[in-house]
Amino acid sequence: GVALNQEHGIEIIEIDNDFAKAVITTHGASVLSYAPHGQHELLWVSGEAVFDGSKPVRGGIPVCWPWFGQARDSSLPAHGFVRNMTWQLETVQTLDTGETRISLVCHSSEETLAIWPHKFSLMLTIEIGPTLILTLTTHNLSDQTLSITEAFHTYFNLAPEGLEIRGIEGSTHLNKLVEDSSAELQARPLVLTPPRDSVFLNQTGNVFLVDNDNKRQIKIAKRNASSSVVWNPGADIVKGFADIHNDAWTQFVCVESGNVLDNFITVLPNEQHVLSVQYSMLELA
Ligand code: TA6
Repeated sequence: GVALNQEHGIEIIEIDNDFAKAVITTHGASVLSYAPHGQHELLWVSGEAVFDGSKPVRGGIPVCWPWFGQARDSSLPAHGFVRNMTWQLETVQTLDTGETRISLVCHSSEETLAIWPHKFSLMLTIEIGPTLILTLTTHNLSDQTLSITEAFHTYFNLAPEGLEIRGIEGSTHLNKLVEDSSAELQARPLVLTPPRDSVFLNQTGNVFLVDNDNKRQIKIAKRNASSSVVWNPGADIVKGFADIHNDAWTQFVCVESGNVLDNFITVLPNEQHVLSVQYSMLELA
């Protein structure tokens, strides 16, 4: 079944189908919860998160678009503006196979044109089944070539310390905690020690998070994506975040999939670009 709840003009969509339960908010089109039946929750949402639309929700899967990270103009919001906009719920479908497919859209408007002077239409399709699939389609409705960076800024519900992240080895690594760090080859899988803010460029293969506490491995498979980002603020940097409790950095890690920095994407007028990510959970023996 699908249940809808509305407050502050924001809809909260609750899904409970043959495979899984999930919760989605139309504010930022963020998935807030996903758990296949009998399995541990995939996503983390901060206990201090704000859901009334006054700021992006801290947790779940925020959509960073049309830029990732700080804007060139510091008066503009970090990670773009669509994570802080209320999207329109377009369709809710139950597929023959029992999965639920939800589509949300965000179009350019006077408000967006004032921040970013390009016409666009953005669609996020979310498939809730034995796996979670997100597909973000950028449609360039302007008469110029668009240059964008983008990411699913996914907050995973697991302990970060000592977490093994496989699959990023072989890519180029930039440490954002060090000013003007130069790119280095990531030679091995990463064993996480917070704080961490690392960008892995030209990283297209599957990434695996080995979550021993919950006896599971999370697989991240992506299409049309060349970057991964690993972030956890650790005990000091976390104090600068009003919407994360000082102790809560021990509860999550962000592993983000998309196209960031040098891996920017260009979209010709009237053309589309489709970014897609699939999250699966595999049981560990
Ligand atoms: O993706 C990592 C990052 O860009 C970090 O630098 C960190 O600040 C984090 O995202 C959170 O950003 P936010 O704008 O949501 O506070």
